[in-house]
Amino acid sequence: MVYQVYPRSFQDSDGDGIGDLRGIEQRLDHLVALGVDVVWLSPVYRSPQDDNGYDISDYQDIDPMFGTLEDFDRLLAAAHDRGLRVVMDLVVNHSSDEHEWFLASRSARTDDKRDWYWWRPAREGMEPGTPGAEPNNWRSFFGGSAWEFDEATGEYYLHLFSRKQPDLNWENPDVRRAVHDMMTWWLDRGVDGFRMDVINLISKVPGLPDGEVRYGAYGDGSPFYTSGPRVHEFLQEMHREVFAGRPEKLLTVGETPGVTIEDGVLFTDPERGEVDMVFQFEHVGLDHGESKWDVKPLRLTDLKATFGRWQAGLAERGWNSLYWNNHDQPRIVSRFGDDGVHRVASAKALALLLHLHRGTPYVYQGEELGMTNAGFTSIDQYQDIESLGHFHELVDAGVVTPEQMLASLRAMSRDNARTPVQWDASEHAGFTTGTPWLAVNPNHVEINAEAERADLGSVFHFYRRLIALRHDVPVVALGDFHLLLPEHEAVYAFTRALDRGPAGEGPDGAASAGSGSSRDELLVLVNVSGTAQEVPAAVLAGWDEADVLIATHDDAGAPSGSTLTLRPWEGLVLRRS
Ligand code: TEU
Repeated sequence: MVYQVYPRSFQDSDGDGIGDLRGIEQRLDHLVALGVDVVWLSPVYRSPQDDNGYDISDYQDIDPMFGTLEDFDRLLAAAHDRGLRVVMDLVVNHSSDEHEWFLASRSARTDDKRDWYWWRPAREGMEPGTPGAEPNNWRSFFGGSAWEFDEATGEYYLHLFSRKQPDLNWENPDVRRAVHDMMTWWLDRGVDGFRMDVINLISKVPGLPDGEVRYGAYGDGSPFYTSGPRVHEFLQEMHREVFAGRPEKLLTVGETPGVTIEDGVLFTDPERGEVDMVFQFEHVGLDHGESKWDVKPLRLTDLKATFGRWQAGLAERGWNSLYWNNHDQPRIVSRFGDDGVHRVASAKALALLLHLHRGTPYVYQGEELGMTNAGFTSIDQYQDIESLGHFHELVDAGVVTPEQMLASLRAMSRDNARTPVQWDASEHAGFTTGTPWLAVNPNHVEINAEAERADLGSVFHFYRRLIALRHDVPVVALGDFHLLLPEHEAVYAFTRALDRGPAGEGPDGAASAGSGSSRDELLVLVNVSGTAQEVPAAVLAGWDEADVLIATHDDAGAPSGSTLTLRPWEGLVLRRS
């Protein structure tokens, strides 16, 4: 499993209120105790921090806020000593506007690097720099136009994210070569792979046509840059140039908003040589309306349909990643669970549900503690560029009231995931001795790592046990997946099964019990609601002799006489062979 560290909010070692590399090093034993295999570090490169490091001005240096290259090497060695691998974030759809490549590119229309970015003149017949004169109508992910006018050279550059994140032009082979060289430099330094930021946005449809306008003043360009015409070619080339032939075991995962299952198969089929797995976004869009700010309740049947389709779609070719959280998503216990009376049970139930699927699970820092959303009530408390950008775009234009937007942010803002990790009950939760860059959640007095490590019934220990199961029980990692009860609104149910060969010949060399071949089967049942639920009898047929492999509640039992009632947010896994 992979554990994501968002360095700015993980652990501060020098009292400036911002997490850093030495801080991460101090906390590695927490990750070891949890059973982590791989650590994914969100960006620590040199950056003006317009988008918290996803705007990189030097791909081959560490931002002084996080430390030095020497600190990085120390952290890498300390991680490797403990058997942890380290995967870097690779942000190459765009650079910072302060990167030397962009400084050169913007210096003159005739500069060698002009074509490294997407420069375009004003719309035909329009005065450059005037409202509506942008080359097309695309909205940026952070609100407003995706184009910025540059006075000096009289043209616009494309930025799908902030204006300080100009998109690199992957059509240019020199750009691709520079990226490959930089990646090789990091691999030679010892890193174990990459999480590739918005990697399915690197190929744009030539001509950059206008998108459909569904709300506000701008259009949706995503059909013209999502998994664009050359994306597979670019990833195969990267694979050949950077990864092929390297002896070490590496991990690559593409972040791919808007990816379809068909494309997911193409990206992750090992025969094609692209990436090991991708992050799909369907399940984290199920509570969105027209936009992510238009929040609606989750229907469990939609979640089943989404996960069920991805499990089936990537069963034969390709591989799934499994996640609830990352630094862009609200906390899962607040979002699909219950962060009130059922916080502990619902955090465990959702963890069990996700981790029993087939694929590689990702845990985002603090998720293993059942950390909750930030609970901010005023716009001044937010720092995130996306939250602030949309607040201004939508409130200033009168599309929503400030109160409505604050309610949306409370549910959906990326800052919900970014409050500092709650290590202990002390002031600032043990995160820093200074003033934290983003407020610590006051609930750290109760919800914190120190308390949870000492309590065997905690969310932390439940995650630890789930992770251990994946390591120790082959059917959890490798079994096939079969969804049950697709229409049930509260009980999430599925089976996993794996045929075991004779003893000693199990998958991955894992020893299997007994002699002769047998079938190992799991039945996963989770009550995704705050009221007791009776499991339909048909599902339980043949399972009354089964063992309980893991359960959210200590006293859970196997079904007796084909009946089983799940308490609020109760989940369990039955095993038979
Ligand atoms: O995110 C890309 C992405 O598609 C979204 O999740 C995005 O953050 C937005 O919130 C959608 O509403 C990646 C990074 O994970 C994110 O932190 C960066 O801001 C973004 O790319 C730009 O690099």
